[in-house]
Amino acid sequence: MTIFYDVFNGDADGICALHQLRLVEPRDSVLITGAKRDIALLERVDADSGDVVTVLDISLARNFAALDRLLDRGVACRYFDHHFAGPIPAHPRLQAFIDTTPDVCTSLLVDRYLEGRERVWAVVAAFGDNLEAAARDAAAMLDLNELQLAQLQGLGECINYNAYGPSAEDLHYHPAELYRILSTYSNPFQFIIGEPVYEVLRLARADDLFRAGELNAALATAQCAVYILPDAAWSRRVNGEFVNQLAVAFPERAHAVLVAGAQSYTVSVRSPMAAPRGADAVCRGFGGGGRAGAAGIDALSGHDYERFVAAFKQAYC
Ligand SMILES: [Mn+2]
Repeated sequence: MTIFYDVFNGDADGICALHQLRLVEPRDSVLITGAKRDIALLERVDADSGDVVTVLDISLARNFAALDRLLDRGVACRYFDHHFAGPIPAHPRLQAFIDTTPDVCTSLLVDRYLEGRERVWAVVAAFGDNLEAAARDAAAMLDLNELQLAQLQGLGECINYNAYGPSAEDLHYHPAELYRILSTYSNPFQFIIGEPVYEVLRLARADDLFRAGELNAALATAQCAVYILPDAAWSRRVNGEFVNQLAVAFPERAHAVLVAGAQSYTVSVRSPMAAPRGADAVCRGFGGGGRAGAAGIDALSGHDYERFVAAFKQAYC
């Protein structure tokens, strides 16, 4: 019997991409996901010949070896993603939908694949991935008013907020659980109005953002700014959302938000929204990765802090 595996990033883009797909193609599937930074997910799939794996919103570069193994074993794989991919295996059992241009997200690639049939969830995801213009473009056909668009934006941001933390255990809801709850709603406005889980996420997010808003920048010029958040659970949850808010508030400026840990910093970099380029290159120099507009480093040692700030300033200031 064929077993279906759905492997997806635990953020809004990953969850909404799967939701769109499963609204159109319902399947009983094994769910494999984690916190936003848990992207080496494919190695957790124990599939056999004849099984089908769908992969959503995790970099192929970081999952290449596991993908190669699955394909060799006779597993059919469908891969949707917008992160840096590296070489894509040419294999008859692989269908790859990969597009790394800065104004697409995985849910918009799935929307393309589904010819817009569950577009409203792609709009939620694009807002969650901080692609406001792309979200509004995608929503143009849907005849939504400004209040509804603002509600979808809040929903995307809240689902996304839930995925930020060092591991799935630190999140308010495990992304697989959040997906299961969300998957019972075909209409996002019913989730927004009636789902208690949404109220919990909304209040927690507002509290964390308030704390971040009280901090001063470690460095701030017209072109770039660096913030350092303390070693605390709320910092680890809020940093991604905080950096996105800064990016929107100061579209001409590049941002780096660091979260202090026991041994090292985790780093989120956003290039200026007005000129989204270079974030992935800056982060790759320190063992990280991502996209031109948004990238990160899992562990930046304290010794490398000055070197990182110099590289960041050189790229943007
Ligand atoms: Mn994404």
